[in-house]
This record gives sequence, structure tokens and C-alpha cells, in this order.
Amino acid sequence: MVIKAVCCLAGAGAVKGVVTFTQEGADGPVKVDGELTGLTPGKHGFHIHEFGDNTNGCTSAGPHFNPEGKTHGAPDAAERHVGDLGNVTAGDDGVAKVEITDKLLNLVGPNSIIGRTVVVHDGVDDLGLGGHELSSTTGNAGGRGACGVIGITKA
Ligand SMILES: [Cu+2]
Ligand SMILES: [Zn+2]
Repeated sequence: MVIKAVCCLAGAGAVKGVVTFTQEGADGPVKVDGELTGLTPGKHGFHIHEFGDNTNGCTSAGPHFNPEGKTHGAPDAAERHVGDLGNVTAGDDGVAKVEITDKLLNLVGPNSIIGRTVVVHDGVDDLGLGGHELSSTTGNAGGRGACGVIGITKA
């Protein structure tokens, strides 16, 4: 069984993009593929946030999706939010390719990310190591450049 989901990101500025999520079987890792444009060159925090609510823009998406009550961290860290996908990197053309395989994400079950929000940030996620007061909750990644709600798509 292959489960697929898609997210179209948009924001108040130039940043936008589309990412797809693919999971083979309920226990398999989730592949995240796509492209974001309109970014400033360099790294940008990339997360799943808790709520699929964009009523008041990307702010309404709430904090990082964190069903296990953990501290913010890098995607490969033992201690991380389920929604912590680290950074994507934009080139001089403002384009970032997204190619992530993550073993904590799920598209099925009680911790499914379907109906939650993908956010790409204006700044760099310090992966919890920056020593800022926000490092342990958001990676101090700054504003929310673009976001979108994750929805089920054709497998
Ligand atoms: Cu975020
Ligand atoms: Zn986090």
C-alpha cells in the first residue's frame, strides 16, 4: 500500500512551492520531494507544524508538530519533534530542492501529518544548538515565509 499526500505552499511574499509525501506501508519511512522558489539564498528551516489552520496566515499553524512532547532538534537527533525536518537550502536562484526521507513522519495512524501544515522559514533552523532562547522550541528559524496544509492525493 502506497500512501501519498501533497502540500502547496504560499505566503505573503514571493516564496511558494509544492512538496509531495510518499509512504510505502504504514511502517515505512516517508519520502518528501519537491521544490520551493522565491527564497533568499542559503538555509531555511523546514517543518511540519501542528495545525492545518491558515486562518491568520502561517501563524495559525501553531508550533512544531510534537505529539511525543520532545525538545526541538535535528532530523537525525534522538531528541526532536516529529515535525523537525531541518533545513532546505536555496541556491543563488532562490530555488530549493526538497529531497528528504524521514522515519518519524507518518501519513497514517494517530500521528499522521495529513491535515497539518508545512512551513518554510525566512531564517536558518539552528537544530536546537544555537544557544538562543528559541533554539529548543523553534530552532530560532525566524518568520514563516510560506506554508500550506497537507492533503491526501492520488496514490
Ligand atoms: Cu517551522
Ligand atoms: Zn521543532
